[in-house]
Amino acid sequence: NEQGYLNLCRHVLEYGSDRGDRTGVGTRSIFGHQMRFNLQEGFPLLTTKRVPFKLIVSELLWFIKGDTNIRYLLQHNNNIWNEWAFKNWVESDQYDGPDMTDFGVRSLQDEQFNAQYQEQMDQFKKRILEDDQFAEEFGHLGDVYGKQWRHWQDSKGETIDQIQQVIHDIKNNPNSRRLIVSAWNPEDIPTMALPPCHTLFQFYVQDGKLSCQLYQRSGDIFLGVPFNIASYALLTHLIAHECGLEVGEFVHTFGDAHIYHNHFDQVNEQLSRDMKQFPTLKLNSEKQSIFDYEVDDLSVEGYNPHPAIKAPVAV
Ligand code: THF
Repeated sequence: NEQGYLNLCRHVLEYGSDRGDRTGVGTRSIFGHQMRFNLQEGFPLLTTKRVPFKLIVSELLWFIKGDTNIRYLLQHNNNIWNEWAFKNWVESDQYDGPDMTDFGVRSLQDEQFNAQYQEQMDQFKKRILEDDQFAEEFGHLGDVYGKQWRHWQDSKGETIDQIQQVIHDIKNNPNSRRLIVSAWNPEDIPTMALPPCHTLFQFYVQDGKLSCQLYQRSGDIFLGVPFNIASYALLTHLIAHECGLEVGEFVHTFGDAHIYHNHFDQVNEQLSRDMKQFPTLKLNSEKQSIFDYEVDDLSVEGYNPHPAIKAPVAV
């Protein structure tokens, strides 16, 4: 169940340090933490608030495809990466609309600005969906997860498919202690919209079960972490299925785990709720390879969460 997540929220509120951060919002944070989810006991989609499973699926399939352009996400009504592409657009020479400097914080403080921002964002989304050339130029986020997972560029100019390789190694050498995928590529950090928060993950096979541990350098506990837990649990299921293994544990390890100051009320609301049973994951069992899944092949059964809780994302 999600006790470990709720304990993390309580712990950070009580013992965390208040810090400034890149986004200007401010956080309460701790350094170093670990949670464990036994995937045999259900699929870890939080029940103390509704977490949109379909958005987790389309984001994960987008990474697995090696795609780094938000167009695929928009085609699946997934808006969680828009702000980072929008930022590149409004900072470019070609943008000639109203000034959007610091749109993240300003849209929260100034209603009139927020209306302008929403209008620019809607136009931006429409152009990404309708204009191929515009999408190619301004929809991409740089060398983020999809690029590093599937097309890591080596010094000989060739690319390394880390996902293909780790699946091969899990099948052929399950005792290996090198079942690692790294999204942290120091050379590419300057050209990423956002350096990877989930930095590196490792698999472990024991008793026919596949476990996964993620090292997350930075975790937005209220908005991002519920997505990240479900996303890596799903990835573990997909790879286990392809390799003919059962699922074991998902171990979630953090560097800086933080709650944004403008999420405190929401977290307290969530902590006041009783947790329910985790749902179960359903895969389309006709699919074998992790590269063949579509959004409709994946669903959860028995998910009866408390209502969603809205919160602004820090950019
Ligand atoms: N930046 C910040 N500040 N937090 C993050 O969690 C985060 N991510 C990704 C990149 N940068 C980040 C983007 N992931 C939501 C969820 C995940 C995100 C971004 C935003 C979010 O707003 N979730 C809402 C629902 C949104 C909707 O329905 O459209 C929610 O209530 O869960 C961490 O990977």
